[in-house]
Amino acid sequence: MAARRGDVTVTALSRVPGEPAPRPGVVHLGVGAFHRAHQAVYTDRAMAATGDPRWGIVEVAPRSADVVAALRRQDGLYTVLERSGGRVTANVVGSVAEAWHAPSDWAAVAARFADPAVTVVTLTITEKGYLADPVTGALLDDDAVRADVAAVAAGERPRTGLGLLVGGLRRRMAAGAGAVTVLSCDNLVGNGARLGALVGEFAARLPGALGPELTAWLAASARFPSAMVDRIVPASTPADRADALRLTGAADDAVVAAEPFTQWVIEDDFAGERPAWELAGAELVADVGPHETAKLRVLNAAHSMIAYLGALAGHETIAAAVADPPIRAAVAALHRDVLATIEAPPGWDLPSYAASVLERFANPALGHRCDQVAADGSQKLPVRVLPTILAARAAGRPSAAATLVVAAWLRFVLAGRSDDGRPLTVNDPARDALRGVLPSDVARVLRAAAVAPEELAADAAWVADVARYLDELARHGAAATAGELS
Ligand code: CS2
Repeated sequence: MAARRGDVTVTALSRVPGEPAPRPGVVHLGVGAFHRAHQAVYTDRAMAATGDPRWGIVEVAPRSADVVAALRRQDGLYTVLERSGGRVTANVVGSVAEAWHAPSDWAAVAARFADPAVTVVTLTITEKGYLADPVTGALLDDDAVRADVAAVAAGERPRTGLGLLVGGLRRRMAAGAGAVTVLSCDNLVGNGARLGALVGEFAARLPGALGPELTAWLAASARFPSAMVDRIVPASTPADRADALRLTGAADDAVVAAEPFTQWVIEDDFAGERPAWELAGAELVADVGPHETAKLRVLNAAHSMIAYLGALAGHETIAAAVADPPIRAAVAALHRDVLATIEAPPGWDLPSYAASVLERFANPALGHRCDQVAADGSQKLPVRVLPTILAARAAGRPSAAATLVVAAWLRFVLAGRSDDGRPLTVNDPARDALRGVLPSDVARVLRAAAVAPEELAADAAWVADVARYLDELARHGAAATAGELS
């Protein structure tokens, strides 16, 4: 309808269809929706602001070929829809230079790692892509890691995201292509330092002289700054494709829809040149730790709480769940616990930040599904929820709300059904480890899922609290249990 179309703006920043793609300057691992609505947009804006076309993104998909095929068909161009209330705007993003499917195109990917024009590697490979023990942070010693260590040693194609990174860095070292910055854009505590340590552990497992050689090269030539990334980007839906077609006139199989809000705070520790992301709204700071802590414990922890309680209470979306009074009250209780245990980043007011996060969650236009946020809880809770419990415990304070999140996650994974009996979509790498463990033996369950540090799993009083919440969730349902917290 013409009147509705008046509300719509379609903008293209660094280039329009028919114009050449930018030159490759960044390699990105993990072409998911979040990356396409976040770093790729900042890079597009940075190139538009400077007119410097050297920062095209070389997209690398570790597994799925679909988005790569779509981006190739579309000359790298795709649409980011911004949804807020009844309004939708469409931005055509032009920062993608190339797209490769690592399992089929490893030679091309390795060549880009070895290209001196590429000075930055970014990653969105999700928490589990780091192949680390979620509690200790150490590199796993499982079949996937061993296979990738062998592949990198033999100069063959690695399979995991982390393996692709180390394999690529090895090629760069061999080519003498110079210093590189590796920038994690995943929700981990100290994500850059963590990634640098994991790459170091991986290198140390390489046989012969290669391990020490790569270790020395990394120390001299690679930087791993940390970053806080933020934008709510639900999985794309057929409705997003229909809107992209309606608004831009082009079929788009790589479209993503996001909230208007976006934030990127980056530790200013680069080995060489980089896109002028600060001209696109990113903040470059000396220490990103307080920003990461605040975002993970205020936003992501509340997101997980809403996702588990919401899914159990029968809500499909985060917006519907956060509008449910007992769930909203439980989030307020969680935020009270969190705000008592963290420091505000410079210039931030934490209570206003917490309130703004709730407003963003309430955006009904996003349709962000509870089961999407609920996925991979065993990887997410150690990062976003457990630190609040540990900090409260160290200060001798209770942390009932954060403990309820752990119980709600367990109920979600173990029961796999909402309180009214409907099946839930449960995706969690710990699910297999939990089969055969008696749900009533909560200490064993927590150890089997490797979700809590030993000091908590061995704390009988805390384990009893989790067990009590688990029992209440089973007997009275999520809404009644959440209501108890207020
Ligand atoms: C969410 C995040 O799926 C999840 O676990 O909590 O993806 C969240 O939407 C982003 O971190 C927001 O920046």
